[in-house]
Amino acid sequence: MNEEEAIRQHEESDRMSRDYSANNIQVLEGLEAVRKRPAMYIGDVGVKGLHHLVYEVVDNSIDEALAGHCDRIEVTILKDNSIQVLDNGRGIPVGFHEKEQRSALEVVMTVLHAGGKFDKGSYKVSGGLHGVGVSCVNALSDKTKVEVFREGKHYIQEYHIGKPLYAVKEIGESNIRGTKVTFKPDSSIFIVSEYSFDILSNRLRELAYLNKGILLALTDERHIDEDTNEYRRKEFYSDRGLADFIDYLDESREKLMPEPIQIEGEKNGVPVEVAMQYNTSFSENIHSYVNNINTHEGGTHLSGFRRALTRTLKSYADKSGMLSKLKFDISGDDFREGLTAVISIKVAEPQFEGQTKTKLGNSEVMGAVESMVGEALNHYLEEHPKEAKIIVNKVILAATARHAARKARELVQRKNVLGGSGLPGKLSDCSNRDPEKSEIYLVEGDSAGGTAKQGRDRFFQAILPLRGKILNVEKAMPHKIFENEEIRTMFTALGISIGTEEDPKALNLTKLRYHKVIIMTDADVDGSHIATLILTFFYRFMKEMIERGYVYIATPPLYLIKKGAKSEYAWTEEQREAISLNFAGNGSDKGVHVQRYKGLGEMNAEQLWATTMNPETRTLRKVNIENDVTADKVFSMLMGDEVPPRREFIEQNAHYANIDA
Ligand code: 0RA
Repeated sequence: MNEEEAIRQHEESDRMSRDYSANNIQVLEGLEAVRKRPAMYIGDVGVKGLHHLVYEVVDNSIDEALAGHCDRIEVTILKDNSIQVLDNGRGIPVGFHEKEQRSALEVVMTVLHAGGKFDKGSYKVSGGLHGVGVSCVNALSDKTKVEVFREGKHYIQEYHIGKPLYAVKEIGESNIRGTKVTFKPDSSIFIVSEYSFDILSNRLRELAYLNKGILLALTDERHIDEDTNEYRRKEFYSDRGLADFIDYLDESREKLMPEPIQIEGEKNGVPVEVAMQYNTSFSENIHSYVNNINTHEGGTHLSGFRRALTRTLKSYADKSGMLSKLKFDISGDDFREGLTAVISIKVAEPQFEGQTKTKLGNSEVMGAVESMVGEALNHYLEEHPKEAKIIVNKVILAATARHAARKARELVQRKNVLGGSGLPGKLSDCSNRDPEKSEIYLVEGDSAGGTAKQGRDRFFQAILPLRGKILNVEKAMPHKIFENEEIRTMFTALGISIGTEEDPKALNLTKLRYHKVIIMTDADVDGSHIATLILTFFYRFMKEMIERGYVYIATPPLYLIKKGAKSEYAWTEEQREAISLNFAGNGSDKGVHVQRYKGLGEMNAEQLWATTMNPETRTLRKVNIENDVTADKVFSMLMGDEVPPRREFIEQNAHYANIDA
């Protein structure tokens, strides 16, 4: 080597080590940023964020599957609430990354947004809501271990809060292929640590429908099944993708067509998949996804779909001559009543907007979806005249029902005007007029209503007793809601109006009188049935109330335990036992008296206040929609027609499954 060459090499290596340390500092700063503001990266540090970590890791494996290299993803909840994700993909590359001066694997695991950098040609479409990558999960984990099985070798690297404990090393031979990531969320960052089997299995099920042909499995090593003596486990796999998804969603609904309509194709570089089915219900049930993310707030893809649906069906119906008997207009809503549909598209650079960043903004998508779906649907109608006729008849029925609903609504509104103040006589209102500081209890039965009225703080607590049967909105025609006395009373008391000339489902919350609506029913089967009816009504007609966090469920105690002058309430069997034991002391349980509350009516006003209504001591469960798909399933199943799935469902979920409250 001559002198010149030696100097050049020296400079080169000098530059490289400088780069290395500069990169190193950047990495540490990146990890630090994630740990400082975790919510910015994963949404929150509660239940959602904790589970989001898993989705983030699984997304990487889904990408590998979408690239055609993986068909099996195993998720395991380990005994200590660590998570393990194993796939049978190509394995994250382990070679030396020149620019970063370290193993590519280490780069993927420690550099923010490094995910797809090695595979420029590939089309990375999956990715969590925040799309932050596995490095973010690593930064928020007390311990992470990544193992790569590639080209006959087994590689490993471990980390603590995102920092490598050693360089990637080869630890042996392997005859499998894939990537295994094991992580334990950092308990100094997350306020919860327990993984929910249900939440994870709902997401894996959804992913299986959205990405057909991939086996996704969830094993829970915290639970051994008593029958099989094996770990609790569920597998999800779908051959027909979205069509299977529709069948799952409509399990408790009566279908109008033998098979869902399936549309699959690509337009202007946007892959579009749709499946849809009409049923005898009256609700619109459309779920939309972009890159496997549920777009609750809709967006351009959903608009494109709706436009295609309206335009294509309208023109077919016009041509068919079936509308000739109809004496009024058909509106866009009529084409979606009783429709269950899933639309899933992939966009290379999605722009997410809206309050929860779940609304697709990309303007180019609308036209692409509209023209693709329009063409395919047109083709379907031409090829399936029988189904086409069923659909048009359903649309006519919807238009007729909407017409009836408008009449009923107008009648009600006229009556209200005539009625004076407009507030129902049954309402015991509070004196406060600030909605933010006012609450209303919807109470089952007049007698409990009376007790609540005596027990309340009348300054900010209003009481509305509900007497008659509450309409099952899951089965009733929409105009019935305007005719149902209890529902009308609720609307009026809350100050909510529903339906305008343009949009029969529009919800007007501008005059909402309370920001807390508390459903208070007996803690028995009838009580929970009534609570479910009310919740179904809110979910189908006033979803925004739930989304804004205005709907709550009261939790009255189950027992009063007494001994002498001492008394305590219990909400669970465990509490009852503990309190009884405590009262009995070392001696016998003589003198310990346990009263089981069968209904709210058995408590007096003071007791109801102390246990269930006093903000200082009560526990309110806030109703939130953890997952659109599950919520829809729960309500259609609990309140729908088909009995067998309901029975099974209730047996499996003897509590308010998934109406996470
Ligand atoms: C980039 C390139 C290659 C594989 C992957 C990423 C990959 C990443 C993850 C994350 C979880 N599982 C994964 N499996 C694969 C492979 C490039 C090549 O082999 O040529």
